[in-house]
Order: sequence, then C-alpha cells, then structure tokens
Amino acid sequence: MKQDTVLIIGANGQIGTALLPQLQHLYGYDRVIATDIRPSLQSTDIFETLDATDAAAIATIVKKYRITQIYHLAAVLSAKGETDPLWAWNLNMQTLLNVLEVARTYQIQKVFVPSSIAAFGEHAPKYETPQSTLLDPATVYGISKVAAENWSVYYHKRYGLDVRSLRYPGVISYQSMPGGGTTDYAVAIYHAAVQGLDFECFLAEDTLLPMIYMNDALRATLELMEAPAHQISVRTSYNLAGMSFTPAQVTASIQTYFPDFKTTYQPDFRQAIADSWPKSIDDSVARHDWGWKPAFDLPKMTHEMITHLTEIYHQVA
Ligand code: VAH
Repeated sequence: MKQDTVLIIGANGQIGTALLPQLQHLYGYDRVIATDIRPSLQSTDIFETLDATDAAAIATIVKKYRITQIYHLAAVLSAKGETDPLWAWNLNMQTLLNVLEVARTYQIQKVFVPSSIAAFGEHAPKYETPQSTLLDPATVYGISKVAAENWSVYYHKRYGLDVRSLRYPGVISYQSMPGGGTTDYAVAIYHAAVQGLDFECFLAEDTLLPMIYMNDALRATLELMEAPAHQISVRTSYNLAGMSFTPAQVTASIQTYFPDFKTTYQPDFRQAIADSWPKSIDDSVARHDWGWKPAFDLPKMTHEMITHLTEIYHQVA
C-alpha cells in the first residue's frame, strides 16, 4: 500500500465518483479524503464538505490529514458554463488558483488538474488534433481550461510544483448521471436504452466527437500520476484519446442489444459547442511519454454500459 494521502476535490462529480474507489484501493480507505461542496453520495471512510472557492478551507483539510496529493476535479462543464459565463469563470479559476497556492504553500507532492478537448477551438485541426496547436476555445469552460493549463506551467516553472493534466475527451460512465456537459448525450442515451425508452439527442446524428470510456480515463489518469517526473514532457495538458463516434454510431451500437431502440435528433445550443471541438485527437505524445494506450472501443464500451446499467436499473425496479 502506497504511503501517500490523497485529497479529491469534487468527489461527487462524474470523474470523482469513479476515481474514489480506485484511489481507495491503491492507497487505503484511510488515506483518501473525499470532498465536495455537496454531501457524500457514496460510502467512504473519510468525507468532508468543502467549498474549494475558500482557500483557507482547503488548507485546513491539507493540514488536518497531511495531504501529499491533490486531484482537483471540481469545475463547471461546457454547456452549464454557457448559462452563466462569469459565474463559471470565477468558480473554475478561483478553485484552481486556490489549489495551486495551497499545494505550493504546503509542499504537496503531486497535483492533478483535468483539462479537456474543449481547450481546442475553430482554428485547431479537426482531425487528429495535435498536442501543440492554436487554442482558441469557444466556451467559457474551454477558456478556463486553457488558463488552467498555463497556470499549471507557471506553478511548475516558478515553484517546482508537480502539476499534471489530461485533456479528457467526452467521458462515458455508468457510475453517475451526466451533469452539464455537451458530450453527456452519450451517457444519457444508454440510460434511455436500458429503460426501454427512445432517446432525443441534442446533437445532430453525424456529430463526430472524441470520447473515452471511464475505465480508460481513470487508467490514463493513474498512469500519468504514477509516471516518473522525468518522463513528463508536457506541463500544460496531455492530449488523450479513446475513440470517436457520432450519435448515429452509438445508436447503432446500442441497437445490437435493443433492436427496437430509436434515437431522434433535436440539435440545440450545444451543437455549436460540439462543432467547435475536434473530431479526433492525436495522443501520440502521451503514448510516447508514459505508454498510454486505450483499451475500449465503441462495441466494448456499449457492452460494459448496458451490462452495468441493466444491473443498476433492475436493482431499483
Ligand atoms: C463537457 N464532458 O461536455 C465535458 C467534456 C469534452 C467534453 O469536457 O463539457
């Protein structure tokens, strides 16, 4: 069992909900401190309510538990952020700067700060989007992620802080309901199918987007955080790819299990967000630096999602 003590900020979010048990397995239940502004959603030994806009509150927890690693997973996502841009900016940036300052002050050994393919905008190549290219994001969420990437480099260069990051594609998981993301249709569609419902998609059927199954996203996160520092050549954020698919393709994948399942398409404001993002990602730098390789394609993910969601809904029934 590793000797670190790990703080998760935003443990009730999509990534946090799935990451918590994996960190507890790696470090021990008593060495993972789960925090969120909302009360705990799952059984865990140590949970603290934390408003990460309060730097002193973060520092109090860091000192109380002698934290050595921080996973900062609290953020307002793309679609929700567009409903109140300045609120989203202030929340995403204030929490980030609080985490970086506390980490510097208390000599935290490693900090994980997720970025997103939302950091790319209209002037990035749409296919096999490279690690290094112009970042002109179309959303406040994307702007805050680009700012976070640059602040991470600043704290690494000026203070030696070991901040690591991944540009997550749309993350697909069964452990939590989607919340405020543009790629969340790809989670909700599986919930509809397993409940025997048809699905109305808020993106057009041919909207190709980079996606990743949660198991791969978590493995990438832990492999990055466990990699020796000398292997980390990117201190903004690593491109990460799992697969790319369209709503029509995930519908067809689901129909191999539920032949009568139907999707209709009613694009809304989120279509413009999706259209500003890449269609596929070049993650060759992550593959080179720390050996990244995805394990899930669309058929394998569909099998996992339908299997787990069927168990969940049958338990509820
Ligand atoms: C969102 N799920 O839709 C997030 C993600 C690439 C998309 O960052 O906002």
